[in-house]
Amino acid sequence: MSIHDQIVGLIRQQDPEAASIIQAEADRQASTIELIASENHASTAVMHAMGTCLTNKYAEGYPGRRYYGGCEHHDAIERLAQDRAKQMFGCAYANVQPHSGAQANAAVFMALMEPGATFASLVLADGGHLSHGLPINFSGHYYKPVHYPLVRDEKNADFERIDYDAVRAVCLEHKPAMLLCGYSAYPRTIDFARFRAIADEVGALLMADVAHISGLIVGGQHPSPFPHAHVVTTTTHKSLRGPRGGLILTNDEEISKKVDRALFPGMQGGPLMHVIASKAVAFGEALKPEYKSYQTQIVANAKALAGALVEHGYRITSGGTDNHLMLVDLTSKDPQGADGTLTGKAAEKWLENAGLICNKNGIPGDQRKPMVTSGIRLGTPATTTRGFKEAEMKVVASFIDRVLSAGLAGEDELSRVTEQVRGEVRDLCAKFPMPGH
Ligand code: DSN
Repeated sequence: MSIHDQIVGLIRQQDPEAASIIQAEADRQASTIELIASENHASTAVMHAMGTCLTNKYAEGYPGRRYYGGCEHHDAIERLAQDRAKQMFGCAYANVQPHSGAQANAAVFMALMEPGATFASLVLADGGHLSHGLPINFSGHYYKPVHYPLVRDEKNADFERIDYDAVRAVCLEHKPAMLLCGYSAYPRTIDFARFRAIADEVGALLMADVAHISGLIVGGQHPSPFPHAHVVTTTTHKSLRGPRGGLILTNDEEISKKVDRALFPGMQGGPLMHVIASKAVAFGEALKPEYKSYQTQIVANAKALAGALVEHGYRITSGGTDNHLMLVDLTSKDPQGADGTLTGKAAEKWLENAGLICNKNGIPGDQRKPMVTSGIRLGTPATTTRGFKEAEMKVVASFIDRVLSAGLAGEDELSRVTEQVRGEVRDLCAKFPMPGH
């Protein structure tokens, strides 16, 4: 019996109702293929470091300067997480306390910009994140976002890639206090040096939100934002494969002091010390030699999946991927194009019913609403953790195509193919057990 099953068994003795829900979710994860680009399967050690006595303690403040007694071991674990974070990214300062990526971003904004200040970020519908200037998010409500687009000219070799000339033009026009790069749905390499040159030209700070690609950076599969970015934020649970949480990094002592103050006591209270313990464990894993092979395989798998989908007749935005994710333009497969039934919303549901978990996602210039969309976003961090390689990614592409083609053919065909593919997905998952099973 796995450790997870033993723990659920213990919970069951006290609370059968909660235990059943947890077990059902464990079964769902074990028997489906996780293609959401921002999700992963944490190791047994990472997962269970969170289920420890460190959750019992208040440790407001930072190591060596807490507002509570009894923090000796909490200081030690937080310092361990900080040291490993700095080592992973080769930088001087790390704050491991953010509860999430959005809170890491909020703390950086609060630390480095006055309310009402202007910042520049990618057009959100082109792959940005809600904390990069959505009007109803803190970032759009308390600050003034201006946006730069992707290249929109189909004849341009950089079609659907960052338009660095537009980044510069937007910055020259608006003189933002901060220039923000790093995205939620961008499949290509980010040129941090080019962003820094633009930031320097207009006197802006450069912030890189590398939440999606932080694992790739640590594993040497994407260039580092250091030494270019003044400040870097990331989540810890995506390609990095740690527990759910956030992290802020910098080489600048003044910035680090401001960030520490903004995060606590500015925005957060007691840090989640059990999660910080788990971050330390995850960062320890990321510093091991095998982590580089894992990250290399993520990128190889993404390229294999994108290539196989192209062979099945799908257009991948920007023509492919350099990292762990891709956006599939579903209008390319639907004979009715953007007027047809193959929307992101429909595809997400059809694929879920067959055991293939992904999310609907707008494609650049999408005319459909965000809850419908013309695309799906697929990523390979989780399947790679499970041990899938290029051969399995080709099988996954054929599963996807069979389901979506059946959806286009009508309800009877969809239901027949869904049942068939669901069975094949279960069989494939059984060959690649979850970590710790
Ligand atoms: N929600 C995350 C994602 O799926 O990309 C971003 O924080």
